[in-house]
Amino acid sequence: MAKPEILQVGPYPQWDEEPLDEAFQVHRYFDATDKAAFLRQVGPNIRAIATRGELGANRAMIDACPKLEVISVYGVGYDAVDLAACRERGIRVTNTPDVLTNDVADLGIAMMLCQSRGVIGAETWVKDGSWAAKGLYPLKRKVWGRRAGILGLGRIGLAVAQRLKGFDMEIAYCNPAPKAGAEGMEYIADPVALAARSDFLFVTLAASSQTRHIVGREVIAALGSEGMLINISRASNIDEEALLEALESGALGSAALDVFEGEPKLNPRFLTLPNVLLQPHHASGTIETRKAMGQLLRDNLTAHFAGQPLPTPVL
Ligand code: 8YV
Repeated sequence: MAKPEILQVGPYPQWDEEPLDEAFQVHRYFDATDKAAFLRQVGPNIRAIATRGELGANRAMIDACPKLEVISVYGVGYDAVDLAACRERGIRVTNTPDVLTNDVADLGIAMMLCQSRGVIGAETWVKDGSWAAKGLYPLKRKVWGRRAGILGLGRIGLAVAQRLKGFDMEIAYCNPAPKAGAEGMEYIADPVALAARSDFLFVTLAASSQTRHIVGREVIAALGSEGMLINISRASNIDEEALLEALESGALGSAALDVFEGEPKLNPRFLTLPNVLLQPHHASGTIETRKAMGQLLRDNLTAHFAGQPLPTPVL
């Protein structure tokens, strides 16, 4: 029997490419120089799209594939998939939740520690001879015992909270409703009020059109000149222009960011700021987790073509 034809939007590690090739006839969109012509050529036979969280699948891509049945996302976030276009045609969508939760939370905590204690600058202090020439490294701010706010207490938000408890932090969270399993944490319904009582504000909510710029001027102002914003979700959750202005003026103390509008080509204003820690969207980027994500992506495709229930459907 002929293998189902799939469109692969972006590259995966080699350990995922081989099993994909074994099970499917894979058309690699990212290798095509003329992407529109490539879609016109292969689109009519495509039955599945394999994509990544930040790449998704837009309406033009979905429309170019009239026989499309399923979109499998390598990532927990599926905000870059045009869900309305999928609903209209009954196209199923799957993601890779759970397997990446702990790594994403780990990176959020690492970013908080790194930025608050000035770890990157401290290494430069050693390497460029400043330690010997100038003496002690400037004092930084402590983390333990301070106030953390979590915007979005889903799987990743809860994993962040679990870790913050180890630092004896006072934890509050904002969510559409109080959450079971949030014992010992204060519920604050308003993001501005959450920011106002936080030293560190973690943004961990799933992005959608409803959450766009939820961290806007008011939230940033409330976090204030001593506050730190940590984003391990999606750039669209933050008003980046407001964030840049606040970082430049000192109205916001600092930010630790793993995601950016237009990434990987981020706004160059970020690059010259002294009060940011910038990461290349790699919160789920460990060998172990990426292997598990690749397996789950394939398990969803395999289940679909075997007529079995999808392991992790979102639509
Ligand atoms: C990316 C992510 O999918 O889980 C998500 O939503 O954005 C990430 O895990 C990953 O960077 C692979 O491209």
